Amino acid sequence: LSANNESRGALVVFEGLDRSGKTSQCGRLVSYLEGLGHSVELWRFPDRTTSVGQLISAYLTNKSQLDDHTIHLLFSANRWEKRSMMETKLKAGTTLIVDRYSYSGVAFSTAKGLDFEWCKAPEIGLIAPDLVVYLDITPEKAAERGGYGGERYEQLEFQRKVSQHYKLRKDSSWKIVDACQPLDDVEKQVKEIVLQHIIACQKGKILSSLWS
Ligand code: NYM
Repeated sequence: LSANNESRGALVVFEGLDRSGKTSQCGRLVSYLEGLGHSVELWRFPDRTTSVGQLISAYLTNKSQLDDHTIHLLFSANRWEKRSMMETKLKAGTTLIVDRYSYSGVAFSTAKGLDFEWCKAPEIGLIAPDLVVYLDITPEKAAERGGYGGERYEQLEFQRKVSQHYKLRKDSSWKIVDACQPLDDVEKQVKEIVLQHIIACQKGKILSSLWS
């Protein structure tokens, strides 16, 4: 992606198991950043509002059956269809807080047994996050929180596999936050980490592509 020295928004991704608290933390963070006067938007993947997203939603709610490779590519396509909007927003100075991204794509599909390199390939060229906040919780603790919905993947045994696959993939852009702590403590740590990254992006940190 072209280098530019102008102030831009940060791409901040939240990852973690189902019930790790991503959605609550993303919501709290966005309100906080808005309160500070930042231009910020909350995004999530899958984005179920698009036509690709509706196919994904039907699969997740067991209304359709799809081959594992096919659903993997749909999740990826769902990110590609938002890519140019993402670039536009970031360059215009808007910070995006994104609930799940390519790491979910790879962790969930490799947990099903798909090949890692194959899973990564369709993600190449998407915008690389400036920061990945991994909300770390054991699958057992997450399950205790209750409220696994009836969606596909929301089972303890499978979440154990996903957890292992996430851990294999963490890189230097990841910050691991202990998500077993009380919500307010998690929130406080998340705010501090994210603010530092937003400032770095405002100072002209270059936008890069996956996987770097
Ligand atoms: N998921 C999500 C994937 O398997 N691949 C992906 O690329 C993404 C973004 O979808 N169990 C899975 C993880 C979740 C499920 O996500 C729905 P959510 O955050 O519960 O709406």
